[in-house]
Amino acid sequence: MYSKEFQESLAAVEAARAANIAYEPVRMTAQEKDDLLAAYHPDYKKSEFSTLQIGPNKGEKVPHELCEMLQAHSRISAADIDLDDIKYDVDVLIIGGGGAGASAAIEADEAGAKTMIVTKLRIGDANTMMAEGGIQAADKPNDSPAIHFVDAFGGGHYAAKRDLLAKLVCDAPEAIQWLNDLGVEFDKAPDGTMITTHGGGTSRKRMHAAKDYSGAEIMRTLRDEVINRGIEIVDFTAAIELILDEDGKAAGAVLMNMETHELMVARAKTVIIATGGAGRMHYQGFPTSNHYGATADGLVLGYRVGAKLLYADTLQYHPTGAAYPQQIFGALVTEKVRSLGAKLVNRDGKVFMHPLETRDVAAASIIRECSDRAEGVDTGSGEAVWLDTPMIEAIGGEGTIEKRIPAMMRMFATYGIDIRKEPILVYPTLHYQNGGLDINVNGMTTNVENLFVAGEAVGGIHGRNRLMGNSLLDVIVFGRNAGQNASAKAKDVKVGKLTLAHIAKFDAEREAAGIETDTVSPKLLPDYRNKKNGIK
Ligand code: MEZ
Repeated sequence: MYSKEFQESLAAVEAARAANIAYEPVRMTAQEKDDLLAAYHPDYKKSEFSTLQIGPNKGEKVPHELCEMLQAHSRISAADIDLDDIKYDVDVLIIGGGGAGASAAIEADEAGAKTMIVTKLRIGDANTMMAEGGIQAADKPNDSPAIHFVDAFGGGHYAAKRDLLAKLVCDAPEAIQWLNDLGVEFDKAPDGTMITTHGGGTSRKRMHAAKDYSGAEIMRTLRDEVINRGIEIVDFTAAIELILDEDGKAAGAVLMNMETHELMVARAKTVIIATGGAGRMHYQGFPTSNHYGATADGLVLGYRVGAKLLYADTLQYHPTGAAYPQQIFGALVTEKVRSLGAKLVNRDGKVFMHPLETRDVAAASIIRECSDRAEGVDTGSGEAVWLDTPMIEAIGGEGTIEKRIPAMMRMFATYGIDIRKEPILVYPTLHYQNGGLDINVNGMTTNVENLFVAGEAVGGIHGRNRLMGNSLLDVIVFGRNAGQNASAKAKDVKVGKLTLAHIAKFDAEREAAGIETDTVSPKLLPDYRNKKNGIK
């Protein structure tokens, strides 16, 4: 139910609908895409980036907000901590309780390792839970991991680490089977075969889904498995600093109770960072689809002990964040809406792009429509374009929306908008951290021994842009991989004397570079006091 300001534009969208359904927009050429990205994608806005002056990626550009966190002070000094007072002593310490952390824990436990998850909120409070549209795997007769590789490699601008991407796509069918066996209720046809759809940039239908709450269904299943196995979970407790041993190998973390601020030492033979993304950093003032704790903590923890970052200058802005009403500003409108047939149209009802271009191209295209071309719709708090959801029912038949994307239907119905009958307003929202810590194919960081990374905190799996459904896939594939390899490695590790000497070393580097800052990191939680949604 839209107010009168929207009626003229809505009438234009409705009038054009029948013709728009039949219209097959042409795909952009590679040159057109490059030009579009350079002019409109936020990653190309040079003024929004700073150069790192210290640490392993010195000289490279990252968003201002991340730069501030990476170069900040530790929350502690070594003198605050008695490293002999060990509260937790485990084989594998997993920092983060999302899909990657849970998958790693299940595999490490399966291998017989003493495993512990520490999470600053609760297990499952993670971006995995927020993922909607599905998880990719090439398991249909007309598809193959090689075709999946080509799609993802091209979509990521040929920048993915080939061995990581090859592992992602080759392990995908087995990952789906593993989830299915654990109890994930994937959408299936009456004969039991999985229903799959397209996502942006896919040449085959390989998106497996549980309606439009695929991540929640996967996370529910993983969390149950972790709990049923009796794996130790320490919740409402953040890792605020990694601990190395005297040989410079990862050997644990300093933990902080989020309520009491009590500090504790966890010693471990191997450590897995699975802290997820960074949407709550609100880069460039964007709203976000991310969960409350997505503040790039793992990147900060790793960077301070010398782990390298890869592609930390590239972020994903999901093309379709909710732009109206204000109460759900930035919330995810799953790409599956476009997979099922909804097209993006401007205020005159004109289709301005192919709805399944890759996400960076789609986001840039919407930004162009709302800026230079002035073809957006004024929502009262910014410009947006229409996503013509009634097309879905026109193409797939009555009931398709309720059956395939019930969460979308409910989210908008709360505000009186029936997406079966009315289109919705969307604008890009900060969704995913393409870059992160640099790992080998065994999941260990390239330059800190015994420090593993999995999930969104990894950089390089997807290159400089990720396709839909490859993130839920990577949390499973690289979560399990990290759990398997970290537990195997732990068998041969003898932890040396614990040290936090890296903090003073980092402080000295900061001072030598002349950086003056009072900021401490990791951020842990966003601070919305005195700000409207935290957004510029
Ligand atoms: O992979 C994702 O980011 C995803 C599935 C999001 C979505 O649009 O549903």
